Amino acid sequence: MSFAQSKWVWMNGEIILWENATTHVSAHGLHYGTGVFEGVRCYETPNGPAVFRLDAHLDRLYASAESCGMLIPFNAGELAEAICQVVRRNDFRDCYIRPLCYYGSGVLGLNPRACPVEVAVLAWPWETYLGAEGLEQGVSITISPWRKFHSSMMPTKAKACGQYINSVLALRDALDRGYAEALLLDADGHLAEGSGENLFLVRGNQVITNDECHSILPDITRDSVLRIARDLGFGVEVRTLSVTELLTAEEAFFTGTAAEVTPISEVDGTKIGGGARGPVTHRIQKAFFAAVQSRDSSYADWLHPVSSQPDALTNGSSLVSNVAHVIPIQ
Ligand code: PPE
Repeated sequence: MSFAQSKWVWMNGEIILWENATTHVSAHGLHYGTGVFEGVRCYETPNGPAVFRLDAHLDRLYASAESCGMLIPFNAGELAEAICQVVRRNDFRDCYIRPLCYYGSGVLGLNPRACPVEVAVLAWPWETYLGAEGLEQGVSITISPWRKFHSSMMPTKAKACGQYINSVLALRDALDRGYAEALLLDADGHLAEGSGENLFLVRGNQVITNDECHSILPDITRDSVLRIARDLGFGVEVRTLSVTELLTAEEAFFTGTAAEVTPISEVDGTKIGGGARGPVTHRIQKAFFAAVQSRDSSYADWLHPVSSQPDALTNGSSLVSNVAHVIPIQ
């Protein structure tokens, strides 16, 4: 990935040049990780670029902010338009979008209340997260010595900046040991999630994943894949998963906005199934890409064209009212 093509950033209500989108070193968020963010993808479709599940991402952003006691000084309609504007101004088709809200410069000390909440939206082309080869062949992963933090320690449902130190530690350790990604166990030793993805296993006709009881981020790709798997006629189970079940699964794959649907070929040297992308993963992957690229009209409600007229969004009320039902994490 590279920022070379990103010329414009939306910051605190204005579109500004990338190089001007800066913050002071005294910003609270920089010292203590006090911020929340989203990762969103925009895909090229026959009707122009469209943002995938924009309303669900905004809903999670506001929920993350609320669980950290942060008030975002823009409404969902304004942020939706900011996101579309960043894609349009940069002339992107397929891209990754990163809305970020953090406590800026005001005071230091742990209480952030006297600091302004700064809001920025950046975007850049981010083709594949775990490599193009990973999408086709699968990735080799390791079970991390770092456990995923428990909900009694951090708000696991929030996508909060400082919490990502946990993921960074796990990923760095995995990369240092020659693996493409880390899988974290929860505090009880059950499977939790990847450093930036959720996990699915396949057994026969069943597609199985875990839920928030296992410290996962309530994620949007996982929710989308659950619907796709049901629509394809697979049985779906949401329950506790053990390491043994992973090692003996017929197939396993990661889901995430950045990772999309990435097969897992090996875990700590043990091949999963045939050690390559399995047929169920492949079918789900194809259906997922057909949905996000608007080649399957049954998922049209997941796509938000970036060319939408701002007027349709500015008061935000329609968007806010329909976000509540969009993330039924099960
Ligand atoms: N768990 C974690 C810890 C996580 O960070 C992500 C997304 C997911 C699950 C999947 O969530 P969703 O995107 O809603 O399906 N990780 C984001 C950040 C990746 C990064 O490296 O930065 C992402 O995929 O955008």
